[in-house]
Amino acid sequence: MQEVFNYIDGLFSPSADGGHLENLNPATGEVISTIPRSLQADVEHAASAALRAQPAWNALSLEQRALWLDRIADALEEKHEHIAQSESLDTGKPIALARRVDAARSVDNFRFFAEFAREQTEMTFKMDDAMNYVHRNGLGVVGLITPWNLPLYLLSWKVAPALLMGNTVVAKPSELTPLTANILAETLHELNLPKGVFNLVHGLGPEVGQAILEHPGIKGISFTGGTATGRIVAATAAPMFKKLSLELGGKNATIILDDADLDIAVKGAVRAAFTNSGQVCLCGSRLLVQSSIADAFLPAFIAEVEAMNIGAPSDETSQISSIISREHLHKVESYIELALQEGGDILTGGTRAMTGPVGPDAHGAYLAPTVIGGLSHLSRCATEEIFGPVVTVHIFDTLEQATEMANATEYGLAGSIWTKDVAQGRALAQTIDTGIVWINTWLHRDLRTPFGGVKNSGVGREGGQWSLGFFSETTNICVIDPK
Ligand code: TXE
Repeated sequence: MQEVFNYIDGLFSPSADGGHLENLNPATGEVISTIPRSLQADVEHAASAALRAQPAWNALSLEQRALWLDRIADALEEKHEHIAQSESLDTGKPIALARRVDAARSVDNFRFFAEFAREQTEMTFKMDDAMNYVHRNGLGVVGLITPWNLPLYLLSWKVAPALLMGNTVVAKPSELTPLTANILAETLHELNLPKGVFNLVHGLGPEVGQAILEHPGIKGISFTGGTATGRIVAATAAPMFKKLSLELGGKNATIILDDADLDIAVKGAVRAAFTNSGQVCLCGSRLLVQSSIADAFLPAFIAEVEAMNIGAPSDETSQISSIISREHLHKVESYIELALQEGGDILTGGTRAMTGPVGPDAHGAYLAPTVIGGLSHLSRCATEEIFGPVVTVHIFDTLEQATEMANATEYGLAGSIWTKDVAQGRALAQTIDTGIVWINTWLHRDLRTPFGGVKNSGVGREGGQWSLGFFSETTNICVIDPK
């Protein structure tokens, strides 16, 4: 069994008081590692190291830090298979998905921000008698808190721009998925990144996470996770005037218009609903179908869902494996029960999968992909974030109804529209209160574009310029040259 340590000031170490937690493989229930149960003293140690390291790191040129990002990307790329295997073990997700999405994007995040840095030009504003130069500095020490659904993908999405802009980091991955953050720490250690530039503290959110939020030396917090936790993050950090980026939950609509290409729309809607067993904040967990196409679309959609391979994470052909934990399984199942109480019909799924009485999978958190019809679009199941392999189906007649249904949740992260009439799709997209809308595609990402939500889905944007802006402070230098 692996023993995972904190990484503070260039050293791997247990928590100050020796406390630890067990980390389970959700597909089998077996303990795969221990992690430190860090407390305030460990955060203090990490933040002090980061504070000491920051001036020298910030003094490097942007190009020098971009070179570091290149080296990190190359080193992670060599560990592609190790990252994919670890992510699959920790999360219970299919190995093919962990390779294609998690391992690949973790490398891409570093490579993208290194390249993007090289495209930057100094921002200047010329006046008749003076010249303004906008200079960017790192914020100082930043706290990065990340969830379990896309562990290294989301951590590297924050670490890369944070380091690039001259910040030093105190990071806390989810206690459910510590393994790939540890691989990142090992990689940075092997590369001899100056000590204290990147620090990793493991442990529970209300303990070590809260200590990061409260630490006065940590000037910015970038958080991805649930909306309820986001509220705690904001309530703690905002009165201290910390810079805050909150990427929270979603309850995204997949809108199928009657002129959609049926085959493309069916495949796209299945992918949007069930990628990573629905455990992506962008997942299309509400399927809104125009009435005139519903009789053709729904049977094809359900057939496609039922054709998905449910299997162990290590099985190369699995498309759906375990969800993150038994606790989360119970939460998702409670929503399926609620759907029945709310008058819904289970059109497919609704049951556990792979759960024979014996064998390695008997204790896994497997749930069949589930489609629920017959619910009001205002029901709890159709408006609250379930974050599992569950999609609710709703029928609309007019585009105005589609807009009303799509906007009838407290979330506003993303959505997709499927139509052959792109102009109509773009017009509809502008009526949807979300940060992102895809037309005839889903999770199609250009890393330069703004990423983030409105309403209860978050505050701020990440990606491209938005990440560089968040992870820096600007000083406007206005110059009159007397010569
Ligand atoms: O997330 P948490 P959880 C949603 C999803 C899920 C629900 C709860 O609906 O069912 O959130 O999941 C740390 N101070 N999403 O409980 O708690 C925590 O340790 C500081 C959506 O796993 O928000 C972890 O590192 N940090 C989502 C991180 O916050 C705290 C992804 C996220 O965990 C803290 C995951 C505290 N007081 C879940 N409490 C998305 N939108 O991507 C917890 N943490």
